[in-house]
Amino acid sequence: MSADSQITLYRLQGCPFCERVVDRLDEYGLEYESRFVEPMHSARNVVKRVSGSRTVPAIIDDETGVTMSESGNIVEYLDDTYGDASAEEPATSAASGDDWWLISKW
Ligand SMILES: N[C@@H](CCC(=O)N[C@@H](CS)C(=O)NCC(=O)O)C(=O)O
Repeated sequence: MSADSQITLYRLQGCPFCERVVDRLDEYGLEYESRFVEPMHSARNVVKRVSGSRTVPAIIDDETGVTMSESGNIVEYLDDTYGDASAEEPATSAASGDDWWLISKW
């Protein structure tokens, strides 16, 4: 986890959904910066500002310009972008199809 990490993960201590994303990031050996949010939902303005929701996990991937919430969608995104299949399908095209899960992309 360095300051140069391309991925920022907004997470909460003890959150199983966040741990699911952490496991996948670790599995792919991706560097990421953890930003722990406030346990009190109403005090999570930081993540609300970036993702539009106070729910964690949420990620920002500076490499692809993707910002996303929902652990299942994040894991799917990481698989598509950094998993074995990503060699056949570049990140840009992986996000260009059914984008219902995408919060924002540059
Ligand atoms: N369906 C979401 C559930 C995430 C979730 O419930 N996160 C909790 C923390 S463990 C949270 O942020 N709850 C507040 C909220 O949902 O607004 C996911 O899979 O990411």
